[in-house]
Amino acid sequence: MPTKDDTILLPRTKTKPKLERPKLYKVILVNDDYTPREFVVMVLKAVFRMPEETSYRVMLTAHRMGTAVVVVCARDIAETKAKEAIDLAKEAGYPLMFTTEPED
Ligand code: TYC
Repeated sequence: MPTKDDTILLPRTKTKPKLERPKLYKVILVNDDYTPREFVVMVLKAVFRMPEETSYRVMLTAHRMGTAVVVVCARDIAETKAKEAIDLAKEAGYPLMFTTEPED
């Protein structure tokens, strides 16, 4: 007599649709001549939860090279963080700019 344990296992024939891995986005810090270094460091610490030393190093990279990558993350997070950082600068009257771009 068949019991509940006699389930017949058929081979899986359905193919799992492969989901594309969502692209990651870079948040980029842009240098300018007006925003004080300490303010840039404060924003990096506050918005991106970076330790003081990392913030200082990223700020200095942008200061010397023109730009620096702050973080790589999902698009919505990158855009939200960039906006938060720009808004803090705007409130304080500084032209500090962050941009986002897809990682290659
Ligand atoms: N260049 C600015 C200054 O000399 C400091 C600064 C660094 C501003 C990095 C923006 O992304 C920046 N006061």
